[in-house]
Amino acid sequence: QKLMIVGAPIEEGAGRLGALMGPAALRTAGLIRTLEEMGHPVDDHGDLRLPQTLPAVAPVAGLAHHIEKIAAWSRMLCVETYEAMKDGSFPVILGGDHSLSMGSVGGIARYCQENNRELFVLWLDAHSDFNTPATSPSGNMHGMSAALLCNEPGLEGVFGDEPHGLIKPENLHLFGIRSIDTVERKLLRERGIDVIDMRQIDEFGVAKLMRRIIERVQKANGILHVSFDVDFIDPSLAPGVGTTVPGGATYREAHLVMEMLHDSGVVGSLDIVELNPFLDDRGKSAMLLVDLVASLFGRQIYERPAVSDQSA
Ligand code: DIR
Ligand code: MN
Ligand code: MN
Ligand code: MN
Repeated sequence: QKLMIVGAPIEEGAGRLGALMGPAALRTAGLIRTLEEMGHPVDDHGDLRLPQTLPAVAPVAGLAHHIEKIAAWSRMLCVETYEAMKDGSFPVILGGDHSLSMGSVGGIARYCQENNRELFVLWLDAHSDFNTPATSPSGNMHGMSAALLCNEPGLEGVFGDEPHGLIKPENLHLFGIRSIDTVERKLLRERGIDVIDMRQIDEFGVAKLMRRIIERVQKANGILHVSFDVDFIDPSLAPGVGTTVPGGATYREAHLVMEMLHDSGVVGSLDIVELNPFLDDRGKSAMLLVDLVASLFGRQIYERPAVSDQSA
């Protein structure tokens, strides 16, 4: 399957500048070359840029910094991922902060709705990104993308009239969580969102928790979108991110997630977000991400027979 790669150098959704360098750092670290060497055809659309004029967005109740820019990015990305899916390609979006997932998933969800496919989202992150302008303590829109996708109020202006889809809250799986704001916590509870926090990962392990999600998607013959926030990984391994939280996924936990996702065959699209090369340590985080993406696309430590050939 052809991989459609597109860079989204967006940084205004985060509280710290620098994520706009993310796509460049991922390219420098060899992302495209690695995927090509693994035998995947790559269609690189380059990096998108904002249009000269931003859409007008009606004022929202609460805080939503730079909503006009986020709206412009979302509408562009929504078209990119929708068209890629229609093409039969696998969209890979290089961020850029996590607000870009409003657009990327919006386009994928539109495709799934039109084609009667159930969409599931695996949100690998230290944070739950389930704030709205009314609940957000920071007003930073990278902390609102999962909420927007679940149709929480206050963010309607982001897409305006742009055709887009949304996801069912029960199909969102947050994974690796260890930082939740007070009102956000209440909202997650009220909506019944599946929050797999680090405590659960400690207690049950990545394999068992991932298997449950993968089986759900397989049973529904669904498509799984993976939204990978760099801060999912422990900051000792991936310091290049604006909002590090201690106690993240280890090197092997992160790889095992990717390896299991590959073997599952259900992943249809990917965002890599929040890489901030300005804060990185000699490209360490960018290089780790390239290796993790390679695992997602089939790199193995030692080749094993295909899943269907295994008896256990
Ligand atoms: C915090 C931080 N929950 C906020 N969020 C994120 O500002 O809403 N940091 N996503 O990466
Ligand atoms: Mn193309
Ligand atoms: Mn995030
Ligand atoms: Mn995060």
